[in-house]
Amino acid sequence: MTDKPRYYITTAISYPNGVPHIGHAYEAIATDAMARFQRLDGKDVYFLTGTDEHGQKMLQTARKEGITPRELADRNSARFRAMVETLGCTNNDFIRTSEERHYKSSQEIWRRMLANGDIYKDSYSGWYSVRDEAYYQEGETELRPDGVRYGPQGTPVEWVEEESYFFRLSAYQDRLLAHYEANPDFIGPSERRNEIVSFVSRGLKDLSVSRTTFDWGIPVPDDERHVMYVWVDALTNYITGVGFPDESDPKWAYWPADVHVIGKDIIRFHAVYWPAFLMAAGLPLPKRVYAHGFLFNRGEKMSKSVGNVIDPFNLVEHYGLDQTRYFFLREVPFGQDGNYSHEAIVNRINADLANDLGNLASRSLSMIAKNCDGALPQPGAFSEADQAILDQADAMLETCRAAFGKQEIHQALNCVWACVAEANRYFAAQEPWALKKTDPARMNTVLYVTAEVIRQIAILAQPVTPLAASKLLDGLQVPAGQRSFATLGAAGRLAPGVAITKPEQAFPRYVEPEAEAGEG
Ligand code: ME8
Repeated sequence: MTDKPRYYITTAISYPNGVPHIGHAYEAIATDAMARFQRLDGKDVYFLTGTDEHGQKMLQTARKEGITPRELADRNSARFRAMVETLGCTNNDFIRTSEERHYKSSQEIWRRMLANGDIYKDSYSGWYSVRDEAYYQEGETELRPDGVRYGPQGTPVEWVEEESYFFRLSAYQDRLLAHYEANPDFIGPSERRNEIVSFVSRGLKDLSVSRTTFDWGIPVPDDERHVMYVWVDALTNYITGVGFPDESDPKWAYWPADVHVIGKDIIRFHAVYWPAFLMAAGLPLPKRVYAHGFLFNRGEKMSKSVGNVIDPFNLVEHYGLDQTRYFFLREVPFGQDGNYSHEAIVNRINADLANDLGNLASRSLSMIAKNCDGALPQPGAFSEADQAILDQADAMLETCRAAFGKQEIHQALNCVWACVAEANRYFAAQEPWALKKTDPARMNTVLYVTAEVIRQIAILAQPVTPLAASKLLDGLQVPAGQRSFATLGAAGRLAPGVAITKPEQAFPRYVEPEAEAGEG
């Protein structure tokens, strides 16, 4: 712990009933970029991700495969852990809901909700979607011509009738609406906020929070015939991860979370059930829940049966880590649905990364290495053009900080790459290669300014393209301790005289494998 402001950020925890897909990778990459951004901006960040291992969906998949749910969870949770490593995620912990610490935590939140009078026993009959692990009102379901009844997310529902504990969700309608009203940033983006406000305004029914027809879950305290409804335990991971119920654990100081990053399909659980559970347990609410959009493969929903599920490991292997991270965060406005295709990825890699930033850096830094005795030259007085591009670079932090503050990652990238484009125009217009003969002092100034602008671009690119950014900063001889956002702007200007090496190629062009084979 330090005296820096704390920042606690989480992803949803994934169901390990299958292997990770690109939707999981997208959420992990985006959340990691946010965690890195806040860390570089001077916060004491705690970043949690993990797997959600209980429930009927896990049990059914395990049965189909002829293994126990624990074996299934062990096998696939390891894949999720490997995925976040492969994606370069800087999570502080990886929680599994089958861990002992999480049993304690879930049972404690249950006890507190019970003690508050918000849990009672009755019997449930109604519709349940195993795929969504969600209860639906009859009016939210639809019987289709295929004879199957479907829930609002398009997954089949089944009739469930069993003894069950209930959570008094109906009692929280007014308090939730008051909370949304008093905390306009609690739910983002605004479409999701409107959706939730209108859902809650229509009235809330009490929620069934235990199951008796199977036992793959966390036992209800003092009534072991019941296991908790998987979402009660799943949501509780966010407090288990920071030490709950041991409120003397130093990590507990991170609670409440600054933001839960999730997909739009699970907003109801996070923006309605979770705050109600926390209110019932007398615990502070997270500051924000942000729902990103869904990724589609050329407009189609990914599914195992269509055979268009993209393996995140292959993606990184094929296109590169920074390239994959950059593509998804630049191409898809965060919060909206997005599409990806091979062509779109290659275009971003070659245009934005290899051409715009990669070429600018390699051309300008190799000119310094070649023409200035390998040292950053001393600039002369700045012209208007010099000052304009420096001002644009110096102003990036404020825009990026505001954008990341609202999870608008794409806006931050737009700002940084607008500066990349402007730096290219500047470099082309100033023609330092021509100045070499006519006005070497002026060439020195242009090269200095370009290097300084690249420094700031690289520092701000670190959250999204960490490997390439560090190659650029290595080329500029920026020491490891001088790469945080505190050095942006005039405070961290490059010092003339430092040795400059041509950076290792930060962003190679993507060459189609056939073309490459053909060339040889
Ligand atoms: O929902 N595009 O787990 P999950 C973008 N265990 N995001 C996607 C996506 C897609 N195509 N498909 C899924 C669960 N996601 C629960 C969460 S949290 C206490 C419990 C997102 O494995 C999805 O919206 O089905 C969710 O945020 C995350 O991936 C995990 O989905």
